[in-house]
Amino acid sequence: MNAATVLLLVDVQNDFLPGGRLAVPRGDEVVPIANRLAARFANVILTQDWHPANHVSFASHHPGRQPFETIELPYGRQVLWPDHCVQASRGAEFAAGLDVPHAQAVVRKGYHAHTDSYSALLEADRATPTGLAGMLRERAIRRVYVCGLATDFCVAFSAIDAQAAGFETWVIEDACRAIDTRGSLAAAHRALAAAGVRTVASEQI
Ligand code: VGL
Ligand code: ZN
Repeated sequence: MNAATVLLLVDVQNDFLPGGRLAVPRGDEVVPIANRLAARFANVILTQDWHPANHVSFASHHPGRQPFETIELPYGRQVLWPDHCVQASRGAEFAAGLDVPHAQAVVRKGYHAHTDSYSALLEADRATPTGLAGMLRERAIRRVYVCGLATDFCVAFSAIDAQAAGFETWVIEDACRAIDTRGSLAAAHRALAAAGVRTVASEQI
């Protein structure tokens, strides 16, 4: 893929794989697909969910609450998760099978204790940028392909924000896997379509 195109590979981390603390069903299946895809892109950027141990998205931080319940925070509704992707933990490391040595940047997100960030561009307060949009603009990137984990959270929010930031954005559907809690996958598909994000299969790239 040309210099104006980037592959954004979202959160392919141990905690999102089978056996991890927030395992995405069949999440491991994206690893070989992502490896094959990435080899065809000159520009690859990785994202890494990277939470402090006391993160507001952890159910353990809210006495009496269970994972997958939702609560209202100052910025809106927040799903509560099992502790996951704690900074510098094994679970936060990239999947051992991920083979993307030419990745140019790692965008960490979710590192503010009081704010989650599914999106690689804008935190959940919808006000704090991660800096990724600026980096892409400065490098004259025009098209963004997104894949990884999980379809209905970090992939969808990143794709919607990339499209809104002015990049022609595509989700590579077979290179993602979903958590699908309480209708989240159907909601994500509706939101992606409404945002004008395009979808494609990896064989078509
Ligand atoms: C994610 C839930 C919590 C994701 C990250 O990568 O989709 N989901 N943190
Ligand atoms: Zn997270």
